[in-house]
Amino acid sequence: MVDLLLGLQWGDEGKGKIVDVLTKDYDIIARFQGGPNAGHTLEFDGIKHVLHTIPSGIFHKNAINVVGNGVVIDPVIFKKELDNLNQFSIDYIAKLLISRKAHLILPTHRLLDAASETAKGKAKIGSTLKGIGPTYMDKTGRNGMRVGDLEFTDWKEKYRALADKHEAMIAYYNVDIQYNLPELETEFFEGVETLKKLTFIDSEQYIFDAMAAGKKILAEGAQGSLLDIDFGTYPFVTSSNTTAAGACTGLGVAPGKIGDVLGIFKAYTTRVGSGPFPTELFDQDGETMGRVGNEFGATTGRPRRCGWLDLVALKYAVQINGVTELMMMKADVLSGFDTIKVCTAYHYKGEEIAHLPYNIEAENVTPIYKELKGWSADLTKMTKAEELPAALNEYIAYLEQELNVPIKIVSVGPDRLQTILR
Ligand code: 2SA
Ligand code: MG
Repeated sequence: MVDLLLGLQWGDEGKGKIVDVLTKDYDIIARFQGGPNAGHTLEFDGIKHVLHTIPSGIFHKNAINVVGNGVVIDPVIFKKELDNLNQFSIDYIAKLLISRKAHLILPTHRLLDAASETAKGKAKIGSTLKGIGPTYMDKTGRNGMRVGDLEFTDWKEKYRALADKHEAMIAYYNVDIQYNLPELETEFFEGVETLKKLTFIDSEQYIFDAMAAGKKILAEGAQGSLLDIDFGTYPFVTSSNTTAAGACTGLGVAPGKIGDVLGIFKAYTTRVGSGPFPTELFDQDGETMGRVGNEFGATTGRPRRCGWLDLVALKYAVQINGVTELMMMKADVLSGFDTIKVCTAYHYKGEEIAHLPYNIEAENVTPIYKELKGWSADLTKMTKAEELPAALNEYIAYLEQELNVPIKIVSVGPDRLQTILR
């Protein structure tokens, strides 16, 4: 069986931290979608690590880390990530395996991302500018370059043809994008040489064999359910399926082989980039969440928008993913609020509804809140469930009852050790 770990909101729920905490129970950690748009933050021994493409199991001695077919890889960023790992003497040649079917992000994909965003002006997606959208467009358009292509001698010709086509497309956007392609290409080719030192595998076969051998596998999601290309707040989404089904296509796992589905959510909500966010706060409370929660994008450094928990959206995510266990992150950030609000329904076209309508733009839906008692204790030093304040336990019990799924982990800080099991 393959267990899944998925973000249930708009990303940045703390997946990296939880994968790191759970890795001791797994033999293999596998990424199945997204690419260097992800920023998975792990903290232990006083050091903070941010991973983008590499699975969050890399710091554990024995876990094998697989980058699956559904992932898109930028060799330039990948090389930087590997270079960062050098100081920790991690044997990534042995511990990191790459699917031949994963697609490559070319420098021109990044330029196309920038050109598209610039051309959109105010309507921009707020992408991470990592070339994610254009790379998945080439994948589904059947024009992409894959890791496996690098094993053939003609890959540079393929590269040239695709990059030339992209240049023509960039010109079509007719926006002012400054770039020096030869320089970007030098970097890219260097990255490719580094990538080629790693072991390329047919990852679906690898996973299949590993399951047959009784290995425990955890699939690590990136971004969150509300950024899913099909079920998210389209078009303000990423270009992959971030939900449970994405693990089937992004790793080659049959639906019947999916085991536990671990859903991660923050005790409040954040979003980075554009797009609707019904419970977004523009007041002091939102400012406090952002400051106390240190809510800045791990990849781009952008400030994240903050707001109360949206239970309507969270229920939707729990359903779409078939979540079997929940993990609540950043409970410590809510310490000090007199009241905690939870959005339980929306006002929509004169009615009260408890599901996500097609359009959740602010002019369309207004959140309806339930208020719960806040708590003031500092949670960050707590290590046991018995220590948690009563009001937080009431908040947890309320959410468990509404979502009908147990909350098994409460995170009270960024460090590995600040993790309370229930
Ligand atoms: P893209 O780059 O095409 O995938 O962007 C499309 C939308 O998806 C959002 N997105 C994310 N949202 C939250 N976290 C992500 N990763 C980084 C992080 C983001 C960062 O961990 O903090 O550093 O800014 C992530 N990746 C993509 C993005 O904001 C767009 O709304
Ligand atoms: Mg992140």
